[in-house]
Amino acid sequence: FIYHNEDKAQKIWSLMQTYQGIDQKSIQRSIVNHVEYTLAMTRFNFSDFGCYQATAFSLRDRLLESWNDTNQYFTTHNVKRVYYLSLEFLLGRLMQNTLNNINMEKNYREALMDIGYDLERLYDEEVDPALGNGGLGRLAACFLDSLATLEVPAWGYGIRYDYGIFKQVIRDGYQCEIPDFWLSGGNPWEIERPEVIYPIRFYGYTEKYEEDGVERAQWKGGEIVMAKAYDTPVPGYNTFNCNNLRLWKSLPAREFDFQSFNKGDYLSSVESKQRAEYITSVLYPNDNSEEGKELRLKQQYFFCSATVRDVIRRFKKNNSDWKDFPNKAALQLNDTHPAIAAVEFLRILIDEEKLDWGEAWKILHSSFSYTNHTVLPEALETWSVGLINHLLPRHMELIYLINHFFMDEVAKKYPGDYQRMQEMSLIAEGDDKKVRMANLCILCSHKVNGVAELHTKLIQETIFKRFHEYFPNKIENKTNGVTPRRWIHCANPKLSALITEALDDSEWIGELERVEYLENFAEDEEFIQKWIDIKKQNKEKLAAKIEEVVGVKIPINALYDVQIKRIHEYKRQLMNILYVIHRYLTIKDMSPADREKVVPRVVIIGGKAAPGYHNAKAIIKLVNGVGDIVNNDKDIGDTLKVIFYPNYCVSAAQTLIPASELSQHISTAGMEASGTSNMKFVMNGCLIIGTMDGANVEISEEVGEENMFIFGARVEEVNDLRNRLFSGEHKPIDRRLQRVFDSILSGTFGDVSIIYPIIHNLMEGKDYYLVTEDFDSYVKAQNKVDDTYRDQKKWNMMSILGVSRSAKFSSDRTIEEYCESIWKVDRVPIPTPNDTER
Ligand code: AZC
Repeated sequence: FIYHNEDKAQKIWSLMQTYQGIDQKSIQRSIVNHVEYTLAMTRFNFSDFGCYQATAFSLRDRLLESWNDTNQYFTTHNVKRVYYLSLEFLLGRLMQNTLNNINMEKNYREALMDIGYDLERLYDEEVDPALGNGGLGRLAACFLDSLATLEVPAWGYGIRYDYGIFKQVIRDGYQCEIPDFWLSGGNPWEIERPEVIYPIRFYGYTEKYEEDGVERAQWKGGEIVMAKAYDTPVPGYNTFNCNNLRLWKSLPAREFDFQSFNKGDYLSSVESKQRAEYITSVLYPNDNSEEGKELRLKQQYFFCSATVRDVIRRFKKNNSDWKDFPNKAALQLNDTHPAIAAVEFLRILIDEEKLDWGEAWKILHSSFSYTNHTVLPEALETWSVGLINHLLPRHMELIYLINHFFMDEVAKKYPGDYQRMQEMSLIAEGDDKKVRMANLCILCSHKVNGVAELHTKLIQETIFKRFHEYFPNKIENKTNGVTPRRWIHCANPKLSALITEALDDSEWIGELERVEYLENFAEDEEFIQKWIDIKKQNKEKLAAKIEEVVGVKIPINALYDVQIKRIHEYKRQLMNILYVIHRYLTIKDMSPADREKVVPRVVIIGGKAAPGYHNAKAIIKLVNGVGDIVNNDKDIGDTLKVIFYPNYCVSAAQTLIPASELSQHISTAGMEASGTSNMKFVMNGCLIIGTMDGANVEISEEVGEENMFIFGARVEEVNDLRNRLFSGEHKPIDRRLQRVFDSILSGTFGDVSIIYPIIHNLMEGKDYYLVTEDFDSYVKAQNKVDDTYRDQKKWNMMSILGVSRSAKFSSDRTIEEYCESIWKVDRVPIPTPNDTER
């Protein structure tokens, strides 16, 4: 209302203390005020957790100042906004990132120190908001940081799950899943918006009617659930701009079903309330696979409908002509999970706004775009026609209509080519007809993108081949990136400080291209020594952490070899552990004198398996079985340690990555769309052992193949190799690998019988992921790793070169490309309040 009523605004403004002060007293006062008035704790004695909360509240206050100013400015100037729709945002902890982005870490550290609190300890009090599974969700979080940093008007939209990804605990070597009720201690970063609330319909029926000679439809009946908004401010680095992440929570439309209540049926009166709340209760813990459960579709529609309504409401505030919509809003679908948003948008335009089909389609098509993140068939979403029809009857009609018009066009262009029509249809025919959500997304979008060059080429040539032929300019590449704020500056403060020292300013944090200059130090002895010291300190920190959580003491002077990511057969953690067994058996064979010459290694594997993914869970058990034996073998001592790092998550990554020296990205070629942790490792001076897959290909182009350990079958060879294996024509199993299999099967690593069927399959050539095929070249690459590590100067030179050539992998670069060729949106820096106002 401020801009509607100037006098009132002036008065209220004068009552506010204007902007929060940045001096020590002001910071302390705001923290202590929150202790007293928000948390109602005693100011004489509050815990680290209380202090964390109060500090977070005081930071939120600051963010709200810029958040409000930013949104007000965007509204007044009626700017174009980007909306990033995603079922997952894997944010990780917010406090350190916030402090760094608003450039207040030092001020807060000193202010807290002065009242007896250690900022680093407070960081550890924060729960890790884990509303995502892996790469896809974390990418969304990196994008939010870059969007705000680049001053792009952008909002993220998603679900405020009560339970994020489960907590993984290891019992007897097996993964167990514990619910993650991350909100139990409250969430000081969010703002509840009771006034931003939308009714969302499910089930019901459609009614046709005529209006001014036009046949129209209306969706009626069914069940209503409410969507309430929760906002999390997203500050950019070194800018006053502050964007927003809006997450929806489901609520019952009425607190009670009064009819049942009055009839005396108390329990069923509460039932509908619970059913409504259930929708946003839990994140589906699947990565790269789909379950097709009704509740999942409900989640998708629920958040898409609320989002689309919210976007339209914002558009209507300042605009009256629908033709302007594409100039004011760009909606990005993060994978097909939010696909139904496109249909919901169409429904609103046609049924409620009464636009005709042609107009509505044009607006939809010019505003939506879609990112594909995988070629794995098990991850490509389809929903049964029956289910959509039941849950969203009007949407099913619209999907049929879209398909009808499209099939007509295809038939015109390719008369008689029924095979092609079948492939391109939105509907997969069969006993249980399915809607192909990827086809729907491609059709509704003006741009579709893959996430690395190789992946984009693959989708153009395989899963989306027909669409690429039909729409030759639609599918393009946007290689992923990661934010250097979280992944270098926050995760590795010592490295960050060294880079700043070498470059003589800290602007590289917002412009990563500047790290190129580090190349000049690659052979500088003094610099290399500092580089080594930092890695060593990070390793010490990790070693302490591992001792605390796993109870195993690991040596510092060993090579830290890390593979952390979701456990999946295509990512081949199995190949990693099979090699570790080979290494173990080889060392066992050696004389004590020869053992001395071995490069000591600590192999760390971490990651969650989807709870229903049996083979992935078997791999976890094997890793733990191997660790139990190897870590307690006196012959081996410190030459080899094997750690399964439990409950891998964003905050764990922030400790693991800076301490790593070698990291494994060893998926079967053609299967990892991009990978993003590979980029984080390179930025932290870690060398990569990997296949020519996903973004590894581009990393090798940037840093040079000679600075990596590349091995394995290339993507062009994979199909042939696989066919040969499955037709029984394969060569005999490598004898070293056979020995590894024998040792597993003979019980050397305890009862790991859960893995036996997988091992037997490999021995019979049923090796879809080409573990047996790539093993030999993997061993060779590993030998090269050892040789290189012996030459520390060379190793560290490679490490420095990697960092200096990592600029391409900043998500700032990625976001600039999206802005330029997909979203067509400009930067809008908002005016900074001047110092007197502060
Ligand atoms: C992941 C890809 O597996 C990973 O290679 C990529 O880096 C990441 O997305 C970000 O683009 N995909 C997923 O997490 N999930 C799905 C459904 O693809």
